[in-house]
This record gives sequence, structure tokens and C-alpha cells, in this order.
Amino acid sequence: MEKLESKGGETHQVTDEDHPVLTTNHGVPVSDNQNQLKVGLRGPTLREDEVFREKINHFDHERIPERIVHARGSGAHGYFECTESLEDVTRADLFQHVGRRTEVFVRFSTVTGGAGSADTPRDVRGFAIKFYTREGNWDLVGNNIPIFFIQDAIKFPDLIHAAKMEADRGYPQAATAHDTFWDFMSLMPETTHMAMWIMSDRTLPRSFATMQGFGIHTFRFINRAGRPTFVKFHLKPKAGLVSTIWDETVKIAGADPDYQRRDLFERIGRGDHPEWEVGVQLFDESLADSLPYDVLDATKIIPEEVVAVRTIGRLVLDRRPDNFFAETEQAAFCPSHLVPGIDHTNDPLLQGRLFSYQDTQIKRLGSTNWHQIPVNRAKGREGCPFLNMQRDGHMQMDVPKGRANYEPNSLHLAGEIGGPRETPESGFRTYPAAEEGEKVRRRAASFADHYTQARLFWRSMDPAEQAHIASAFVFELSKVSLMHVRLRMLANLRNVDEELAARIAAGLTMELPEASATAAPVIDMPVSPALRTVRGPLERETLLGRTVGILIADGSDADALRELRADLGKAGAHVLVVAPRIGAMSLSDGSTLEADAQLFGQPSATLDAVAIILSDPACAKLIREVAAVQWVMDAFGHLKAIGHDAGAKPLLDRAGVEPDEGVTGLADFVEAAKRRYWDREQKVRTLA
Ligand code: HDD
Repeated sequence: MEKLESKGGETHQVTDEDHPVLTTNHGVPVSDNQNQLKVGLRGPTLREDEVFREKINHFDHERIPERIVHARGSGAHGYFECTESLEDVTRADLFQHVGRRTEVFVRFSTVTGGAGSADTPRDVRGFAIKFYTREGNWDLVGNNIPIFFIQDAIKFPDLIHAAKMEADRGYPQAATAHDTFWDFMSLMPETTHMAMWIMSDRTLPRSFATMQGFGIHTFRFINRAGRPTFVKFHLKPKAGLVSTIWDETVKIAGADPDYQRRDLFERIGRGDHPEWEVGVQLFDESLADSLPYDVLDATKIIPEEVVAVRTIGRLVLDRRPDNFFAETEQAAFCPSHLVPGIDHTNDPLLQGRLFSYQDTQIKRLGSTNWHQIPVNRAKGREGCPFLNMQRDGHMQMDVPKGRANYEPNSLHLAGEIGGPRETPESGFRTYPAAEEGEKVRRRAASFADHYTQARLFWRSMDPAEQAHIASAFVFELSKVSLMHVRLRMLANLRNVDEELAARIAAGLTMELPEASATAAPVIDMPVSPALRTVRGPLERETLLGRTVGILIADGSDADALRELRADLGKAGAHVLVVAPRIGAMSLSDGSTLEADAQLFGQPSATLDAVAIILSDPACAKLIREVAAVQWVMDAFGHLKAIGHDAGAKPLLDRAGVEPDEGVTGLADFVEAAKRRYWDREQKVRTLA
């Protein structure tokens, strides 16, 4: 029996059990969703079964082409809040008024893997932001690294082909440790600076919420008077810059391939909203001219020590998508989408991107009307998203009124709808840069130096991170079977730093080749501590946004557990009680406590710090359980704080835990859990 019911302003047909009525795509109520239409109970099915045909037909078409790069991604809604007006340098609406919020949709991604690949390979992370400003959508399509591999967009297909699965064998998936990638890298010295960044822990972020974001290119701001200012965009995570280490990330990939997607979803769900300080580096033509590198070259940074990052707002992600496909998968970003007050520069990488994204969205989403998909739709002033004379095409969703689909027209004089008109003063205007020259296919001499900033990066690193970089090179090149490619990489790296090259060569048991020729002198720039991840300015000693696991078993000390859990919670940590069994564990005082996770399903690699509270008999049992021993051994090996009571000591001993300041009693654990113990690394790992 069906009846009509009104919910939230909409009227639905509902069943007797209060479910909405199941219908076909065309609104016809369905009587049976369990069986095809047949002749007789065991007879042949009938072609007239429209309920079946429509359902299967739709299912067969459920997939659209995955993105050629950045196929694996996760998104969230939120807002940008302006905290300092930039009225003097740009007329962009979102930067005018302190306190004004602009809605955003952000999609994070890895680059090389397919849509179903793991979240945690060594890879650059995409950080694409769609700002729904009152003057249209602005897409800032950046990464978590402030530079790029190549200088000219014409090399992008070559770069991506070399990085993705090898063409004949279809592997490796989401990994750069293979011949073709390093063949390309070694033949293109302009990639050397990026090679340093991708071999660092930057490509192993713990969470999307703990990575930096960068707009990379130099853009232009334009103020109301038409004055231009160069700008580079920066995002700094409020939760601090936190990466994993290689062994940890490999183990996370096995334990939870959706680790970062889950983290984003769950963080927002528990109100721990990812947040970034949004900042800008502002500079003018004369500063740009004074630099020993070109600001139009996307393989270069401007160190923060040279041009400070000015914080002008915050980006907060506070709402999960309702539907992954409709929003995250169909979200389409284009660097060509600018708003009045923001403009491009001649960066040849950026210029190539202006074509590519628009083109790919038409292929991926199947129609030039992809801007009408809700997540891509401009919101505009007073809710009016867009107004123009573009018409028709596949999947047109709008129903424009009137006969004026051309401009100019004078239909308004007859009382008809005349349609929109241009706004010369306030509309988007390109900065009228004066350009002249011959048509050439050549690079400027100012793009020739490929090693100075790679050296700057290496020399700015903390020794712990240097060891990770050198070891990452050893690992990746050890997977390269072509000896001439390894040698060519080593020859290039000698121009970065002799010690780095020697460490990698030793790790590969190879002789160092002659250094490769350089096209420009390599300069020693002053080091930039702002670039550090380890012991750098964005490392935060905090439990906010961190997940701490407490391992218990039957008989664990109830008071100690309750107290620790409460203290960790007060300090802002997300606490997971881990136990050999999921469900109720009986504690020392006879009470029971529901474990949040099972030992085998929540390896310590997935946690930021661990505590262990065990009764003597439970510990005696757990030291014979390899998963428990591994849990503790990994926490120690991954340089995490380990808090424990006396009962847990035999388990620590079995796991080879040696005393240091990160191994504490329960009373000191909350403080200790706020950081990693980099000095421990020499004790537990041989690095290059
Ligand atoms: Fe790109 C996607 C970032 C250079 C061509 N790119 C894509 C995404 C990000 C970036 C974050 C995913 C967007 C999303 O979540 O949907 N790409 C960058 C950055 C670059 C860059 C930071 C250099 C500074 N890209 C680049 C070049 C080209 C492309 C030089 C081509 C000439 N990128 C694409 C693309 C993609 C893309 C093929 C695939 C899916 C998409 O565009 O929407 O058009």
C-alpha cells in the first residue's frame, strides 16, 4: 500500500514501512526488485522486462574514464576564511573582507596509481581547491610539493608515461622504483630538484591533514588600479607537517590501502576538521629580476627566507561529500579557471596546463556541460551561478528562457528577455603585459641551472631527513635494472652534492662515474631551514589530530586505562583501545570495556604513538603472539613514543625495545606521545 508523505518540504510516495517507494528512473513504482520477469517459475526470461533492462543497462555504464593522472583521490567540502585583506594587491573578491567565508571543495590525490590503488605509495600528493567565489569559480590545482618535475608542459605526457606502469607489462602500479621512470629522470636534468623532494619524506604524508600545499607557479594579482603583483600560494597544516617513514608506509599499505581516505572521512566525522593557514609570497618585477633563477620556471622555489609567506586566511574542511562519485569523482578542476584580480604568468608549464584540463574534463565527463554538475557549478552572487549564450550540447540540464541565445540583441525593447551583457569595468581582465619577440621553440638561459636548488634542498635538510633521502635513492635505484641509468643518475647527483652521490653509490655498491656536464654554474645558496620536515618550523609537538593506540587484554589495570584514556583525550588525541579480541574485554576491577580495534587489524604503523597496559598473565600470553611482538617492535622502529605499565615490560623486552626518552611509564606518556624520536633511528635502522 502506498501513501503520500511530506518530508523536508518534498513529497514522497512511501510504503507501509515508511520507506520511500522504489521506482524506475522514469518514476514507475517497482513491485519486485528480486526476480526477473519469467514465463513460469523455471521458464525463460522476457525481453519486455523494463525493470531489469534499465537496472542492468545503468549498471553497465556506471564507470567513467579515470583521470590519466591523479586517479586516486579523496575530497571534502569546507571554506576559506579571509583573515587579512589583500585589497591593496588584488581585487579578487575572496581576499577583500576579513571574516568573509568562501565555500570550497578540495580533492587530494596521488599521481601515478589507478583509482583503486593504495593511498600510501611514495608519490606526490595533489591538492586541488575549487573556490566558489562570488565572482565565479577559481581553481588552484596544486601539489604538496612547491615545484614540479619539468619546465615545459610539452614534456608532461613523456614524464607521466615514464612514471606509470611500464607499457608492455602493466606494472609497477603507483611506484616510481622502476627503469622507465629513472631513465627519463636521468635524461632530463631539470627534474633533479624534484627528484630530491620526491625522495624525501614529503611523498609519504601521514595524513592529508598533515601536509603542506602549494600553488607552485608564479601567478599575478591585479588590484583595482590595475597594478600587478606576483604571487605564489602556500598552505601550512595546522596539525603540523607529519610524514611517515618508508618501512611504516609500506606496512600501512598492507594493513589499510585506504588509510588516507579513511582518515579524511573519519577526521571530519569526529569534528577534527583539517585546517591550513593560507599564505602568499608577494613580490614585484624588480625582485623577480634580482633573483639568480627565473620565477617563471616551475622547478624553482623562492625560499621563505627571501620572500616571507604572509598569512591571509585559513582553509577548513568540515563536511564530507554525501556521495563519492557524484562529488569527488566528478569534481573537475582547471588551472584556467581564474576570477577577476588573479591572472596567469608566462610560465610555460602553467600555459600548457590551461589547455589540458579543460580538454580532459570533456573526455572524462562526456560533455561541455560538465560545469552544470553540482560540485562544479559556480555559486555566484545572489545564487546566480552563470549566465551566458552558450546553449545545448550533451546532457544540458538547464532550461534557458526566451529566444535570445545571441548577443547583441534588442529583444528587451520588445519586452522580451534580452539576456546578459558584458561588464567592461568589473569583468575579468587579463593583465595587459607587453610582449614581443620571435616565434621560437627554445628555453631561456635563465632556465638552464638544474642543480643549484637541488643542492639548496639537500643542504637545508636535517641529518635524519638526509639519511631518508639517500636511502630512498638507494632503494629506488636498486630496482632499476639498467646499469647505464643508475650511472647517469649518479653522474647527475654529483652536481647536487658529492657526499650525497657517494652515499648512494656506496648503498648500491657502485663506483661513482664522472659528474655530468652542467649547462650553468651551480651556486651555493644560503640554506633554508623552512624546507625541513624533521625538526623544521612546521613540526608540532601536539596530540591534536593524532591517533594514539592503547593495547590492553583481559585483566588490564582498569584505573590506569581510564586515567590514560581521559588524559590523552584532554590533550586532544583520538584514542583507540586495541585488544587481541574485538568487543568486551574484562578489566582488573571486574568491569568490561569494548575494544575499538583488534590487534591484527590495527598495526601500530597506523597509529602516531602507543601505550601498553597488561596484566602479568596476559603479557605472558602475548609474548608468544607474533602480532603483538611486531606491534611493539614496529612502534619502536618507527620512532614512536611507547608508554607502558610494569605488566607490559616482558613484551617490550621480547620486542627488543631499548630504553630512551620516548619509552616512558604511563604518567609521562601523554607528553612523550607528542613527537617522534629521530635520535633513535641509528639504533634501529641502517641508512645510506
Ligand atoms: Fe596536472 C590533474 C596538479 C602539471 C595535466 N593535476 C591534476 C590534479 C592535480 C594536478 C592536483 C588532480 C585534480 C583533481 O583532483 O581532479 N598538475 C598538477 C600540478 C602541476 C601539473 C601541481 C604542475 C605544477 N598537469 C600538469 C601538466 C599537464 C597536466 C603540465 C598537462 C600538460 N593534470 C593534467 C590532466 C589532469 C591533471 C591530464 C588529469 C585529470 C584532470 O586533469 O582533471 O589534465
